[in-house]
Amino acid sequence: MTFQMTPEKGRFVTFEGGEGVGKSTQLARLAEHLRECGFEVVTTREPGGTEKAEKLRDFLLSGRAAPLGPLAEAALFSAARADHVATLIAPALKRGAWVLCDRFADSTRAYQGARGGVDAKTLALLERAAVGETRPDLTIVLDLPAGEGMARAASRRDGGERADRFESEDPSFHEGLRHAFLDIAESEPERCCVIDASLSVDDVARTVRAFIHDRFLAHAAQAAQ
Ligand code: Z5A
Repeated sequence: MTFQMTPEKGRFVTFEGGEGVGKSTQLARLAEHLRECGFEVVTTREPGGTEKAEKLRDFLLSGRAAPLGPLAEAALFSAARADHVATLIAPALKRGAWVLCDRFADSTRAYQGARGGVDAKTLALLERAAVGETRPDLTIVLDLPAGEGMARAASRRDGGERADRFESEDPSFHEGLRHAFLDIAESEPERCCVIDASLSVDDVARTVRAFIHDRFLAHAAQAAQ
């Protein structure tokens, strides 16, 4: 189906969840679908997405920031996010593109907040400073038991890649993260939808597309008629 129209403003969709739940896979599938519908789509990730933020990504995921503690890590993730929003995300949304982002501010709330112990007020201040008004229109939380996600991520690493700073945390850390993402989704149901990520790649992709159509495109198609 092709939509012969330019949206008045872009749409900002983030993918969240624990390790190995299929965020990158589903983001790529949705981008392909939206491009087939005729939209400009920008795909990106956090930490990273711009030259400066990718440098911070290397530093954070290498574990070199870990001795500074979760508050410093939260500040560094937020610094990367501020550059990402200002340089890439906000300009793309302004020109009417869809932006699909693999992780965003909810990951800071879950990893550095719920698991790292940084208090919610401090994180809210950092979040406001980093993102301003650029908040996701929709956040897709892919939900999977932590053990299954870790097994998927480990099988992808069979090529010899090493586990990063967060992947090497113990299983209880990852199960706690799963619940942190579910809590965020429950507290903001108008923004978040939770999708069962234990289904096949095709079934999850179908469910994601259905949410996108219900939320944004059905209305846009009617308006265009
Ligand atoms: N972090 C943080 O602490 N604070 C922050 O503010 C931010 C991030 C923004 C970034 O890691 C780390 O930074 C992350 C949180 C922290 N730590 N961890 N762990 P990353 O970007 O390198 O990795 P990730 O975000 O955790 O994603 P991932 O491990 O790469 O997984 P994924 O993108 O969710 O999954 P995938 O790559 O699409 O799929 C994983 C494998 O499963 C792959 O082989 C697929 O083919 C397979 N797969 C996917 N879907 C399925 C289904 N449905 N069935 C079967 N197999 C599947």
